[in-house]
Amino acid sequence: MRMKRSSLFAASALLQNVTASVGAEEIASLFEEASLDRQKFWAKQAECIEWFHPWQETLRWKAPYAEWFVEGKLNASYNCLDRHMKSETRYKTALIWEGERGENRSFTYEELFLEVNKFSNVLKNLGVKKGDRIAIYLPMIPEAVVAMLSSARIGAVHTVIFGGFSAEALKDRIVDAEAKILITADGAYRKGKVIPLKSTTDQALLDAPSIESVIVIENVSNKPLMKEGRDYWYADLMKEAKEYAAPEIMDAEDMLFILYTSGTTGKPKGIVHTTGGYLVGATMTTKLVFGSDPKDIYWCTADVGWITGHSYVVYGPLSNGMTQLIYEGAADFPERNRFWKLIEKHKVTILYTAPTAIRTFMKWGEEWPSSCDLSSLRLLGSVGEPINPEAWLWYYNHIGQAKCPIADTWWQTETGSIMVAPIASYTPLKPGSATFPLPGIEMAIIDDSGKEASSGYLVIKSPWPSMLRGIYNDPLRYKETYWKKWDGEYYFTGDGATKDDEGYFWLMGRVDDVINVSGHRLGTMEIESALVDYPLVAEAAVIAIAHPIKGQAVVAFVTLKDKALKEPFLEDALKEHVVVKIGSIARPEKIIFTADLPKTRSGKIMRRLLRDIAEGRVVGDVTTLADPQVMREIQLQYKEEND
Ligand code: 7RM
Repeated sequence: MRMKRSSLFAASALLQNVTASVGAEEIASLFEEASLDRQKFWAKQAECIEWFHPWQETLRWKAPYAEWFVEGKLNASYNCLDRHMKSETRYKTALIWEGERGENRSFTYEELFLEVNKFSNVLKNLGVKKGDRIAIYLPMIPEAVVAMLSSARIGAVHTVIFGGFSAEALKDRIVDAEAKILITADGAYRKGKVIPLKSTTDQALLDAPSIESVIVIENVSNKPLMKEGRDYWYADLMKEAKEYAAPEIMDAEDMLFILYTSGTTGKPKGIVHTTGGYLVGATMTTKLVFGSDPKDIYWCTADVGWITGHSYVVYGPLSNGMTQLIYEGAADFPERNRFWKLIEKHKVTILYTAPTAIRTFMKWGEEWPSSCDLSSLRLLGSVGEPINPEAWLWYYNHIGQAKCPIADTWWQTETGSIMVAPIASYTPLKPGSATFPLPGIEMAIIDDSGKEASSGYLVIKSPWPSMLRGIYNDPLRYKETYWKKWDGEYYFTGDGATKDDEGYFWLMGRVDDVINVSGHRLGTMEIESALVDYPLVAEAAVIAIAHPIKGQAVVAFVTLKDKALKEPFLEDALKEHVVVKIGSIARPEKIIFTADLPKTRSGKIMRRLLRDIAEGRVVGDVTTLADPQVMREIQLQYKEEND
C-alpha cells in the first residue's frame, strides 16, 4: 500500500506538537543508563516489583539459556494484588467488565484480591500443587483474569487456550502440557449468539486423559451436561472456599505460564515464561509505553488467549495498579460503533488494539466513530502486525482526533513484553514505524552472514528479562528455531525489518512460513496438516496473500488422491475441515485444486513460487524444482479458478 508524501509530512508536522517533551530528561537518562551498563539498568528496573527475597545475581547467561535475578523470590499474583492492599489502590477499580449485551461488572483491587484468594483455595482443594499445569479455556470475562492470577498465586503453571480454538486444538495443547485441571465456561456470547464452550471442552476431553477436574463458570446459562465426579460449577466451589490463600514463594526462574504459538511445523510451540524476568518486563514496559497517570482508564482489546492479553491485560496493568476495561463480545454488536460507544461510556483514555481491527473500522467508515465522544482518549496503541501508513493516519485522525500519539509496539509471544515502541511524549513518531528498541533492549538488522545491514533479519543481540526460557518439552526445537541461524550469537525473531537513515525501525513481518491472519499467528504446516487429514486430499501447500482487512489471508493449493474426483462440494468441505481442526481464523480464503505441487528434489514444497503466482508476479527461479513443468499447470489452474 502506498500513500501520498504530502499527507505523511502533514502528520509528522502535527506530531511534533504532541511529542513535546514531558519528562524527557528522565527518559533520556534511561536510554543512557541502559547503554552504559545494561545489567545495572535491569537491576534497577527490577525494583518496579516487590521481591520477598532479593536476587543474588542479575543475569546468568549460558547461551541460549538465561536466568535473570538469580535466587530472587517473589509471587506474580502478590505483585498484582497484595501489594496494592497497602495503599489507596486497594479501593481503586481494577477491572470494569462489559458483556456483549451491555451488562457491567466491576472489581476493585480489594474485591479482585478476595476472589483470587478464594479461587486459589478452590484449586488447592482440588489437589493442585506447585508446578502443576492448569488449562484455561474461557471467554473474556473477569474469571479469566481470576483464574490466571490464582494459578500464579499457588505456584501452578497456566496455559491459556484462546476460546475460539476448536476441540482438537484444545486437546493438543492440554495433552502437550499434561494439564491436570481445565477451567472453562458453559458458553460465550458472540454477535448475539451463544458459543457452547463446554460441549467443545467435552469433545476435547475424550482424548485428554491428564485432566482430572473441570471447573465450569456459568456465563450464558445454557445448562450444559456436567460429568459427575469430574465437572464442578465455579460458584459452588467458591461458596465453600476460605478467604485467604498465602501466595506461594516462587523462585525468579520458576515457570509462570506456557503459551502455545504457531511455528513452521504442524505442532504448536509451548513457549515457556518464568516469573521474575517476565514480571519485570511486563510491569516496566506497561509503565514506560502507556504511562502511569493514576486516573487512566486503559483498554487493551486483546483476548487473554494471546500473549498481549497476558502481558497487557493481566500482568502489566494489574501490577501497575491501573484501572482497565475488558469487553466480551464483537466490535459490531449490536452496531458497528460498539468500540466507540464503550470508549464514550467508560471514558477510556488509552486504547491498545490491532491493525486488523483498525482496517476493519476503516472499511466500516468514519461515521461510526465520529458519532461518539472520544475526547477522553489520550494515547493509542497498535500491536500484532505491521500497521500500514494509511491505517496509522486513519487511527490517528479519526480515533485519536489528531491529538493522541500512537504507540506502534513490536514484540512476540517469545519476547514476553514490548521490544520496539515509541515512548509517548518523547519519541517523535513516523506513521508506520515502531520507532526504536526500548531501553535495555539491543536489537539489530543483519544479513545472512551476520553483518549489520539497513535491511534484513531482525535479531536481538543480548538477553532480556522477559525472554522465553525455552519450548516446553522441546529444547532442540528451541535452539533450532531461535538460535541456530547465527550459532547462538543472536536471537532470531523470524521477522524482516529495515532501518531508515534516522535509525527508525520498520518492521516487515515474518520471513518464515508463519501466516499472520488478523494478528493471529498460524503455521502454514498446521493448516496443511489439517487439509491432508481430509480423506480425499493427497497433499497441500498453504501460503498467505495480502488481504485488505485481515493483513494476510490463507490460500491453499491442494492435490487430490488418485481416484478422488473434484466434486463441487469439496472446496467448502475442506474449508470447514480446517475450521474444525484449528478454528475459524484459519479458514482458507481460497482453495486451488492442482494436479501437482512445486517441489524440490528433496521433496520440500516451494511455497515461494506459489506466492509468486498468487500475487501475480513473474515466477522466480524454478531450477531447483524436481519438475519445472508443474508451475505452468498450476498457473493455468490458478487463473481458471480466479476468472
Ligand atoms: C505481540 C504479538 C508476533 C509476530 C511478530 C511480527 C508480528 C507483532 C508487530 C508485528 C510489525 C508490529 N505476538 N508483529 N507486532 N509486526 N509491527 N508492531 O503479536 O507472537 O502473536 O506475534 O507478530 O511478525 O513476529 S505474536
